[in-house]
Amino acid sequence: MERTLIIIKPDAVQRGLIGEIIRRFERRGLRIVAMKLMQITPELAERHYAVHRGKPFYPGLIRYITSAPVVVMVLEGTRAIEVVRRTMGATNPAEAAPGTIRADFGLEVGRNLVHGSDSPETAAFEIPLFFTDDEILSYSRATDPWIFES
Ligand code: DAT
Ligand code: MG
Repeated sequence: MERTLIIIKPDAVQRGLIGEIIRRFERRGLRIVAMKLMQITPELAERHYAVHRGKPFYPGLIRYITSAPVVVMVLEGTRAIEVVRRTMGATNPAEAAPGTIRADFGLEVGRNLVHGSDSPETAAFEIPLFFTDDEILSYSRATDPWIFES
């Protein structure tokens, strides 16, 4: 079982797409183990996007991600990190495969609706930036045996 950090970004919240995006992950079988509505501070944005500091798009990225509320979640499931990235689509919505969240709802890289951790190391770094241990729940669903083989 893997865990991954999801951010439903400001554009998606403003456009009324919270439910649509959660629905896609939920129906896939991923288990929501943490979730909250919040506004990201510049300090938190700079920590989360530290790897992009110095790149030309960095100032705009920090402005965008802090501009309005977001929904953050931790999702759990078999190969969750990769499955979420495939469900999201490529970073630039113009290049994302049809059927993915970014392709179905976006056009531009700076308004790409959703974030998902890109590796186990990234997930381990990102999840504690947004959630304390007691905000992440361990539980099972009655449907789990119909989603997870063991
Ligand atoms: P991803 O969000 O797919 O993990 P990333 O980590 O490379 O992509 O970049 C983080 C965010 O920064 C991305 O969602 C949108 C923005 N971004 C990345 N590359 C960009 C570029 N070339 N021009 C403008 N914004 C960019
Ligand atoms: Mg990334």
